[in-house]
Amino acid sequence: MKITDAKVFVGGPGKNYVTLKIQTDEGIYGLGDASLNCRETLPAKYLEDYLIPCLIGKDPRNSEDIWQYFYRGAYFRGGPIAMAAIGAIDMALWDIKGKIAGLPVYQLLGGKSREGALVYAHATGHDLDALLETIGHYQSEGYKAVRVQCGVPDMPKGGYGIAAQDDDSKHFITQFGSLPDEEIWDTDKYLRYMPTVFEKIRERFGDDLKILHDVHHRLLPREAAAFGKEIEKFNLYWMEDPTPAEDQSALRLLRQHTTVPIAIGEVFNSLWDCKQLIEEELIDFIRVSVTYAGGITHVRRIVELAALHHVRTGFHGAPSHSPISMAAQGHINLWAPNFGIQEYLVLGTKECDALFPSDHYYKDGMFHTSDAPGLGVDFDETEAKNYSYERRYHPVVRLEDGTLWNY
Ligand code: CS2
Ligand code: MG
Repeated sequence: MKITDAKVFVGGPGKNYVTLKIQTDEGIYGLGDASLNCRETLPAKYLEDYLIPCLIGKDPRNSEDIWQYFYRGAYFRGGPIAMAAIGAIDMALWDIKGKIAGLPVYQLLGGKSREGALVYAHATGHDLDALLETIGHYQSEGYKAVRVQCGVPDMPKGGYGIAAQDDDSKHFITQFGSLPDEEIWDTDKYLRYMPTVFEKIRERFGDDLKILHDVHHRLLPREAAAFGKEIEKFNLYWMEDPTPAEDQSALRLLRQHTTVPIAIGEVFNSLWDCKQLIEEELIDFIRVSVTYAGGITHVRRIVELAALHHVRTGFHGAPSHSPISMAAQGHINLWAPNFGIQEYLVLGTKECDALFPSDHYYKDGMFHTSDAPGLGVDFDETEAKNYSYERRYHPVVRLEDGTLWNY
């Protein structure tokens, strides 16, 4: 069996999905996702200029050797661009493998450890009332877990993941401008206000709701430790990215001061990025995604290391990546003995479903992965003609005096 062709498509409804399609001489094809938010053309170019020429003629069944060829075979290794490109190839090869075997990918990993994956929705409000209403909406749709982001009074444009004033859609979809928006952040205001938000949520929704919160790298280690300690009583499911995790040793300070569960890893690209946090047991959930962390082959290694250290999975997910990535994670989620939770935002717009048809579905707080052979998602190339790349940027964040801060 040989790979005969591979093509990359960039574009999609409201988002620049980067979709790889690998074709074989036996008519079977595989799909992968290389969507690197706000840098989408780069993994596409990396694939087209460097990886695809080496893929042609290779046996697609040798996914391990192909992974090693592109990772170990490169002198300059790692980083989000290369790992997203390798990740897309790897997903597509698992898709092909499943189609050859006539089995869904989770069967190739070791079968089902559970029937579906617990997911969390994004509840967001420009103020507390709007947030409480959104949480109520998700609860009525059966969600058992919500990640809550709330506007902070007197900090109108500074919180991560806050719905716009006029947004009553209930779904938080990150709006990225064609040039970077600027946000103003004030740590003191945030630290004073957020505990009152968790208190109100518990009062209104009781003890069973799983509450998650994303700090989005905004705090210093000492501030995060103090914050974690203060909110322990609200029994969060996790506190995400409390500090920028380049300084991984800083997480020791948090651990010494608080038992609030910590989730980190959405910007990590390899096992090497995760190693210290996992081995020192400084986190409770690992947030990598199959897209930026080298596909199923590599993420499986991360998951297995994590399992040795009581770290559960909490993969970064839709809406940042495409339904192909969501599917690949869905298969790992069904198998992984140390599965925790999956990030999930309803991608199910008509346009998105038309571009990526599948029978995955959401029901009662769980994501159910298709039993179709391979990843169980298709890509409609005729639909794809409706879309093209549109430049988008993450916002940048400044403190009130102008100092640049972490988005
Ligand atoms: C966020 C991300 O969902 C999350 O946890 O931290 O969506 C992040 O802001 C984006 O992926 C950035 O592109
Ligand atoms: Mg996050």
